[in-house]
Amino acid sequence: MDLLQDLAWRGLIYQQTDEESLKDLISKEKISLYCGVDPTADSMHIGHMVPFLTLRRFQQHGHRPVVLVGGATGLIGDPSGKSEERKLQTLEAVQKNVEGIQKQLESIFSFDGENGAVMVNNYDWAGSMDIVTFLRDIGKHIGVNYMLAKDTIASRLDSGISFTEFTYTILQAMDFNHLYENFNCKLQVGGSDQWGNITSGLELIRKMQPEGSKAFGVTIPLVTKADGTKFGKTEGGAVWLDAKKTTPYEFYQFWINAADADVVKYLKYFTFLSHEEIEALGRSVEEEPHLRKAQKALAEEMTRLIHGEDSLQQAIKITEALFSGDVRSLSASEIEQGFKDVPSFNATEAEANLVDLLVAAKISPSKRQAREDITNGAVTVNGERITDTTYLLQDTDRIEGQFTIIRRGKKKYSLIKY
Ligand code: 383
Repeated sequence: MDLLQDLAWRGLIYQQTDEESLKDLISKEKISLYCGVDPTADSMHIGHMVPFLTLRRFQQHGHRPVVLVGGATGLIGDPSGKSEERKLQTLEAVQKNVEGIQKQLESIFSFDGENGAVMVNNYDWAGSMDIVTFLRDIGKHIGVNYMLAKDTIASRLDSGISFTEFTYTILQAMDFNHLYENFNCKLQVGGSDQWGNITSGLELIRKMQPEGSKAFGVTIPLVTKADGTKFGKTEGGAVWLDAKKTTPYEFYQFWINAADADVVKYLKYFTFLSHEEIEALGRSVEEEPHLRKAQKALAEEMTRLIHGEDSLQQAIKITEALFSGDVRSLSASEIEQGFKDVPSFNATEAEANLVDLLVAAKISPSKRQAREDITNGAVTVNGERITDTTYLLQDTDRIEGQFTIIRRGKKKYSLIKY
């Protein structure tokens, strides 16, 4: 199976500008291709991953990925998919975000070897272009009627769009033309929201490059969920690639909670597992769904890819400890990750008595109830059941001197901090 067949099997192709010619081109030569991201935050989230992973699939077949961070376009704001004008970001914020995103892209791609990836920033060519050059050399090639017909612009004509955002698509077109000229970059990949911007680039290349020049666009479908809710969102918001924003444990949990109806699709989109491996996992979803083998494989592949083997092992350890209740085996940093969303209470020496602590931390509603909970065997301290209502917390109950984990009933955890 060749690259394009693999992409089709994975469901990664939504639209193509010229399917036959692209097939022909990449069967004959190794090409450079690109995908861009705007620095709207200091981290990417999982919604950004599919196009960049697709670039990596091309790289595995000998093609060269060019990854673009939009230091210039990030200052303007892409109107694609937005029903309202964006707020401009400051230069400083964009610069900080560029650095964060570049670091993440560096960990996804290999930059060595014959077809090592190349990282570019469009601020390097667009940032210093003067307005007269822009209007004469670029703007003259793009018709306003052509721009008005684009979905992303047409859909904003009623609610309003600034000249700034209206012009965005030309900046992205300029990038494609620049990369075509300087890196012989012949293909742009993006999510389905980028179709208008990608085709603007093809238009500009057609106008500015010598006759017979040809470039291509491929878009990738939006990742959807079978239940119709939005992919990549949790109660805490987006699922970020930055471990400080979404811990590796939370990241692992996100994937392990994938629905049976979605998991095979995600394995195809996001992992580099083979067709045979994915098909076997698909059979497991059908025949033994309770084992959640596919979800485990997905969570492992993704966490290893983004956070590395050690963080993956930690995430698995935290998951198992929370499941079995054996939390004593966790380190303080693992507790911080695993109990990030659990109610916490800052305790002092005054709450050395377990009954007092249960009430002060609002784990039990009253002293009477607290005593009852303890005698009923409903309370554990660091995974150990305490049935003595006079129990006094010791130094040894503080894991690494910082945390005590109290559980009331089967699932209700509280984190006591010192
Ligand atoms: C800027 C300059 C270029 C080429 C691309 C760009 C960025 C592009 C954009 N992309 C999105 C982003 O930055 O806004 N105008 O958040 C997202 N992408 C990718 C993919 C996606 C798109 O980074 O569909 C999801 O991740 O294309 O929304 O020369």
